[in-house]
Amino acid sequence: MTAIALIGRIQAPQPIQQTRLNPSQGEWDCQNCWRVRVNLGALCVRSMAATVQQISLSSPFADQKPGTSGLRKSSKQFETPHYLESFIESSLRVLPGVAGGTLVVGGDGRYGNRRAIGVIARMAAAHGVARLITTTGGILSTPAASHLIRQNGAIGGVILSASHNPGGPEGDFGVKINGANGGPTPESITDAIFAVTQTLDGYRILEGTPELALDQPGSQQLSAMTVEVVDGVEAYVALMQKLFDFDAIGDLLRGDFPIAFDAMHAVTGPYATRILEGLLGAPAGTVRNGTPLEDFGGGHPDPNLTYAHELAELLLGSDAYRFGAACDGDGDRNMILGQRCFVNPSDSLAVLTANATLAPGYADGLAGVARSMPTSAAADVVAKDLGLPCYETPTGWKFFGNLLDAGRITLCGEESFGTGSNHIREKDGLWAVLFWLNILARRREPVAQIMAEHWNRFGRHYYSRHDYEAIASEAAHGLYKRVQEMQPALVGQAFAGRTIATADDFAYTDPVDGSLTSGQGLRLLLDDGSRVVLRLSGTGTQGATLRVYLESYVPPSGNLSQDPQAALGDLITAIDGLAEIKTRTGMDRPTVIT
Ligand code: VG1
Ligand code: CO
Repeated sequence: MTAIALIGRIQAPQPIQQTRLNPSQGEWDCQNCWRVRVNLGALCVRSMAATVQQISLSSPFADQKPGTSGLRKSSKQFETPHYLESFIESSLRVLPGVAGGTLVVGGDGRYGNRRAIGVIARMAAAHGVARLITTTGGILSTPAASHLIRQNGAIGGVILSASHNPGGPEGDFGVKINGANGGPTPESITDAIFAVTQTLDGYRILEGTPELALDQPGSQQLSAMTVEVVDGVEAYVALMQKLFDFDAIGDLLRGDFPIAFDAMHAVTGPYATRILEGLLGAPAGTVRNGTPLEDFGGGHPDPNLTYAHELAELLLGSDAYRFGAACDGDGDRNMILGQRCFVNPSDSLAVLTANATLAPGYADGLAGVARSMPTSAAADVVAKDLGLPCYETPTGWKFFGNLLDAGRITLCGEESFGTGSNHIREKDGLWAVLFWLNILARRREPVAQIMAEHWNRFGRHYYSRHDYEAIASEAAHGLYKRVQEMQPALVGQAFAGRTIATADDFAYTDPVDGSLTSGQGLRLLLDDGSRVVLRLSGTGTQGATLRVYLESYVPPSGNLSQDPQAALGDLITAIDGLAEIKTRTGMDRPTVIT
């Protein structure tokens, strides 16, 4: 039950332009919505009726705690009356500089995207935002949003995406709140937003306004707020052209170097088509599944070997292509494949670090690198060789923000197919694809050879992640808690033919602001440098997802050409025995193996 109270009519906006449509009949555009014809200097009836309303909530929503990356729930949950509004109100109360500021809004095009943009625009207007920037069709990748925030001096942005989670009425929806640096807001802000949702008793929204016109670039007024609809692709493309050698990549792609890119019916389609097929001259059809669909074609827009198996089969099971790549729902993840070669994301970060100076944007070298804790230490070895500082952060891009802002690192990445740099403050799928193509254009070697040479020089970190998805919450938490409690007694114990040297729950002190984040994953570090990590996902919406991360290092003198699942076989068996994974989850094998 909600009560609606009017808190007053908004002030009529000042005219910003006048277009005479039919001078003989004295018809002009309404000075507010610019679409309805009225007398000179007047507002249309609907614009006149625009009022800020205060909507009361009978009780707050208890479940709006943001996870690893924003608030993610089923589309159905987000359709609950006032649910989206509650989270937006709380965010607008917490973000600094809302009144008079600029806000960027857009999303990955999933079901609910347009409705949410309309709601957010009306709430932003009611909170005094001066300028709202959104994109044609409301389509905006997470990395492009990060760039728009930075480029326009915005106070932040609202990105509508549940990333790699499926979309549609039966799928998931999500809201990520980014700050003025273009990156995910730090925990201090997400905690504050959650705290506001817990006691929220109402929200402010502008009612009685015409629907936003999102189909073409242009400017419109929503009460006193200017809404700018921009081409969501243009600025991002210009940024990529500054970082990478488009001439060299174009030469490569116009030669005998067929590539395949899978946009997974998600947001990167328009970006990849314009860049790869448009600017770089790759043949039409290079970009597959390139039109964003509200339900991602019924798929799971997660670029890994399981959910992007069509692309994986093309590259790994045939010789049709030299290079393949895929991105996720909101365009911040990347999967890199060569001809009969899968590049694991931890290795990808290491290869980019070792070859960074081949790209114009990084020709002067790197300040440092960072990786999330579960990511393999492949990049650490390269950083050491290059004399670069290397940081280990908790899972989630928000933990790279301070290091990037402080200029301590240039590149960073996560094992979950996320790679990025200081060009923005989000991971960036197409950026990683272009970086790889830039390296390939300069080295002119197959991907598999680049990997082999890399391991010959630095050694190989055999690595795998096993995901057990949608398991019963109690089973997952019970398993996790049990291992956590066992940890102190595990030190010195035998494990997979080695000895457990350290057993802890990862905690991180941010070297820039000193903030402490604990409870970030159970680590078993073995005496030979191998390790196993257990984590519970913070992005899933059904039950719980257990992630098991496995890593074992082989120096250049060792066997570098094993199948990772075989090389890690003893660790896989040992952790199943210790944590009782199969029996406690009731699952014979992981849902996804990377
Ligand atoms: C997962 C990944 C993590 C990533 C996060 C957001 O989180 O493991 O590395 O940062 O998704 O990525 P979790 O808590 O489920 O393990 V995205 O592409 O959803 O913004
Ligand atoms: Co994503």
